[in-house]
Amino acid sequence: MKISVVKVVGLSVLVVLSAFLGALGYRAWRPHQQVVAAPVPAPVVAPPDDATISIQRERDWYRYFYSYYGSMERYRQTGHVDQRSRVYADAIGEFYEIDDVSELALCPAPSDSLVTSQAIYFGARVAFLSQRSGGPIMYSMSYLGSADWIHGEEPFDAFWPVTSGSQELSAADNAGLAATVLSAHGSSAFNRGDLQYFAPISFNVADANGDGDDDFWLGGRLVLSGPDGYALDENEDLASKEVSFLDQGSATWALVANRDNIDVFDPGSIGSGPVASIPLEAPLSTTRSFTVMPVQGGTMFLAVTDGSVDVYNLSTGWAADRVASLTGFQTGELFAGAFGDFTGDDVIDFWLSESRWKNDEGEIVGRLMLIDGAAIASAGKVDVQDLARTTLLGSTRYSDYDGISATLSPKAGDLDGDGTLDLSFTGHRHMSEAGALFVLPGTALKAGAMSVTDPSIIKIVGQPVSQLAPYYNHMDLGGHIIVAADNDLCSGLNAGAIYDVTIPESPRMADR
Ligand SMILES: [Ca+2]
Ligand SMILES: [Ca+2]
Ligand SMILES: [Ca+2]
Repeated sequence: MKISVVKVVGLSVLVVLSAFLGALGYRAWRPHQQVVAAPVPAPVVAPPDDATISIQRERDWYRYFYSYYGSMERYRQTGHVDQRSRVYADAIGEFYEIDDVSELALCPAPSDSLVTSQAIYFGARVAFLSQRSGGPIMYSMSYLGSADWIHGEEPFDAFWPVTSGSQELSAADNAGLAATVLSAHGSSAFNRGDLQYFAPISFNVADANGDGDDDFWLGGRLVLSGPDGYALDENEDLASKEVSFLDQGSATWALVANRDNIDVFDPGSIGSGPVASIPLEAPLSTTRSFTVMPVQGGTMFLAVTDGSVDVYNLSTGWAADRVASLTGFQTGELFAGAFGDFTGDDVIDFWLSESRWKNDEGEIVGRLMLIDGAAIASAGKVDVQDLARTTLLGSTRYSDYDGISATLSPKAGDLDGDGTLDLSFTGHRHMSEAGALFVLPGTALKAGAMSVTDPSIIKIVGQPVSQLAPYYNHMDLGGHIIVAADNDLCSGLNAGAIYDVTIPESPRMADR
């Protein structure tokens, strides 16, 4: 009885207290009743404006680069190793430092800025143009890819005679071609695929107007040699398209990648429309940077679909037969390069680069595969792993987030002059963002699996955080290699530079 009174009194107190708190704005307490919160409308948040997005991107950019600059400088001054300098510190004993084996060939106009329109990432893309007389000319330009917000309003491009020795560019050297294409067609003219990799030039050069000097494509616009230097062709019909030269020696054609077919143009009369249209057995990929790549002296081309690399053999009248379909690729970058006869049968072979390839542990290490030019003509449907003569794998020893083969030389050279072709390839963000250049001597080439850690591979590391070898190409010039470092500091933060590297005769004796 007594207990019941206490219960009643207690309940009454709680009810009174609840009413009191309710009067003060607190939610009423109700015995034995589950409190169900009223749905709270989602707060209305305005989407960030462009300025806010830009500030956030710049902040992320600063944070990323400065963390690496800081770590690498601390490592160099004190030997202290942290998470960001670890890869560099662990592996540096296997590498020649670029300062010891190269000249700084070209610095862009000095930049006094941080990450703004003046920070130009010079050398982000380069094309090497053979000339009728003298050595090749290099066309080089600043970045206009997935982060073109950094300086998209102010691209810088220049021509440079490769054999002229060291020099510094000035603002007056700006060729202005990239700026013209950008203002006419926007940055999308330069970007390819889902990742918006920036792919205007690559290995894609040929003499289209027959004057003996190579010409090239820039955002789908033809850039032609002439008595007064290079100039943009006025025809804009192919602007923003993926266009590849098909150089057959006796004639040069332009292949325009559409999804289900390839249109063939005469580059001398683009305005007349296509001379042929090649239907494809399977549609081209919409996610890759390159989808059409001529091989075998223009008698074949590779067509990259979402699941395969199809190989078509061309015959008269633009009939094209699919002779092979290579499967087993992952997503991400995929391109062919380092053309040359590696197998000794006088048929041109090539290497396929998959720089974002992940190993069984899910680590991005990248891989390079040597494709036998004779075997591909009758390969049929085959996993590329079964067709490849050699598969060269990258290693987390030299980078824990970047794969090998960001770049290949368009043609493989004989760098040591021993009569066998040597393979040069790079790791753009290897070695804690320094970037790396690798040379596999032809004599050390083995069938089957190889690793970039192989002691026979000559290894060269870029300046700290200089990001040697931005995507797609460097150039073998027989004994030396021209390669860009688009984050080099020679003209200010993120300014970029070009190096002329003399390849050492043998690997650095590893100090493991
Ligand atoms: Ca020409
Ligand atoms: Ca061969
Ligand atoms: Ca050689």
